[in-house]
Amino acid sequence: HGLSRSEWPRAWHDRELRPSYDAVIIGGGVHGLATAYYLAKNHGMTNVAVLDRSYIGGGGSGRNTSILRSNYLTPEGVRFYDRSVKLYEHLAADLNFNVMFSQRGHLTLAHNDASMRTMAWRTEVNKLQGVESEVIGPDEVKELVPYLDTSAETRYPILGALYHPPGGVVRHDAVVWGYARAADAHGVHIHQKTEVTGIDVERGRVTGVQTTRGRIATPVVLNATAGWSSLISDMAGVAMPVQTFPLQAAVTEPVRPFLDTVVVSGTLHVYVSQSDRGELVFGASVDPFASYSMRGSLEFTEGIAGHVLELMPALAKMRLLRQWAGLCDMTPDYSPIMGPTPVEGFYVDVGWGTYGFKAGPVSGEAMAACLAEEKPPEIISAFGLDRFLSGRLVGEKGAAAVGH
Ligand code: PYC
Repeated sequence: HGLSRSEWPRAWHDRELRPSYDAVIIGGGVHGLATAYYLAKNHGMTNVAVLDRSYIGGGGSGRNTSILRSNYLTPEGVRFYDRSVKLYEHLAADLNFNVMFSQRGHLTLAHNDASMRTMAWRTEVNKLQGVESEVIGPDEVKELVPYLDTSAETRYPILGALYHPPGGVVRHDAVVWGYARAADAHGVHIHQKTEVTGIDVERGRVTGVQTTRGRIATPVVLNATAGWSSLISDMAGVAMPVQTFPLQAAVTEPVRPFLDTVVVSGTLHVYVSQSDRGELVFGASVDPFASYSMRGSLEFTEGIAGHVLELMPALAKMRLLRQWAGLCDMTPDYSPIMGPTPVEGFYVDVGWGTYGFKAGPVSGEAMAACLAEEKPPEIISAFGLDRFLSGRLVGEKGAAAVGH
């Protein structure tokens, strides 16, 4: 005996828009919702609104390929993403929501000497930060993924790989829904279909936001958007060193489970994992031009199919089911921009390029601390906007999933 559909409790609610909040978060993706949740849970701040111009999780949070890992290149990056993996490990229990976390291991293939060198470099940085990573040879790669063509006959033979056992996947929508439900239960207001049209700044300080449903007064605004993050920051008069590019992805028809690691090839610009439904999830690097378009292209489909077949020729008869695109806000050093801005009360959590989803929990935790305590916590201190003035960049291009 269960509940009929109409009796199911709502996971989160539509609320009346209040004329003022203690904080307004723009963007109802995993970053915005996680920030709201940790603001309430860790700092007791519940008079908080999360605004989304569409529906929650409809942007990058619903369009990524759900890969988690912390095998980055800089100590700052490794520490940061490792905290996220640790939060994901306990997220289902924390949110009381099954997020289908699967820590299945992550392989980044190397097809040339330069990649082998970068893998060795990443391994050493990872180990120094206490993160499990090692360079393995083609035989061990074959043992982990028997379907990979590890012969010497291919265009780009597999010379080895960076193996990162803590990496994996999680159900991305569940992460969004889990954070939304938990934030709502703490009293946070989630306002969907509420577009921000302006940010009010008086004498260098944020005083409110203009929306399609009216003005909201607030002393604290967080820009937690992706895709349009530079346009939202422009509303507060803060320029962002961000360029926006589409990234396309696709899934196949479902087949029996045969791939229980995440496989990435930077040289072939492709990553592959198998979802719990049995579909193969493929992604590529960003499209080679800046754009806000989320249309799919035949060029992408042909390219990805060809590259996947170079890696796993046995998949030749599989059919693609669907493809889609998301928008990636690229920064010059491939690290995010997090923390305060020259406008008092206006904070950013943007520039998430192709690595935003995996950072949702740690970003939420860190941005909540930043908003509540009015200063960035240590874990994000390297990612401030001011680094583009000081020149202290955090170069992560060598650890972005695929080439760009
Ligand atoms: O950074 O792991 C990653 C990633 C996967 C897909 C896009 N980026």
